[in-house]
Amino acid sequence: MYTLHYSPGTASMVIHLALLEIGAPYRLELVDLDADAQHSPEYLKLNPGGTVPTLVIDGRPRVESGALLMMLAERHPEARLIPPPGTPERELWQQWVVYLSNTLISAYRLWFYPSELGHEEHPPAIRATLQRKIESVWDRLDAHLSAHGPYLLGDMFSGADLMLTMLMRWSRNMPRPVTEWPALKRLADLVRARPSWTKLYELEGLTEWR
Ligand SMILES: N[C@@H](CCC(=O)N[C@@H](CS)C(=O)NCC(=O)O)C(=O)O
Repeated sequence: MYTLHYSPGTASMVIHLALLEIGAPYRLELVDLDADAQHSPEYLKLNPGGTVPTLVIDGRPRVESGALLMMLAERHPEARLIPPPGTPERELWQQWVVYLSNTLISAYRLWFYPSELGHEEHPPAIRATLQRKIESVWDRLDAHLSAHGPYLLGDMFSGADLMLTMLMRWSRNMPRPVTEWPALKRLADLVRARPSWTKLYELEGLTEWR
């Protein structure tokens, strides 16, 4: 049994999508970020970083969206969210999930939380640098997908595409939303057409970037 501590539209989204794709039973626990519930003593016991997601797997709290995606995908191979062990495709899957985590998740963190760099609001030069950093990832991924798409692993949809689409969604109010990159937009359109995406919008009460 899984319990997902989540907040709508945040980094917990990829894990919620993975659970829906898998069809495993799970319970949702809302972490009210506006009420700072992520810093409550009870929640910090589960996740000392004070962030979402936390996934409790058979009583064990686990954190980090990329790692949680790997855990779920490996525990449910029949859902085909990850290629079989020992294949070249598996190597590529691991490469992309770690790449997304290292580049986009960390750059977005700074983009959305200026206080982490000591500012209430980013000075224009820092804002521009972070924007460039995020856009350089879109450039690289778009080039990869134009040559080898439509998914990160070519013709095979996988959990890595769920993670990428969640991250693309976060750019919707940025100066250049990711939908300006054609191969990325094509991937997002494919993922947004999946029943798991529709279901997640319903369950999390999301409306934007449907
Ligand atoms: N590296 C973490 C980042 C998680 C993260 O930054 N989550 C944000 C929401 S997208 C959060 O919990 N923010 C609340 C806070 O930091 O106070 C992961 O990938 O799980």
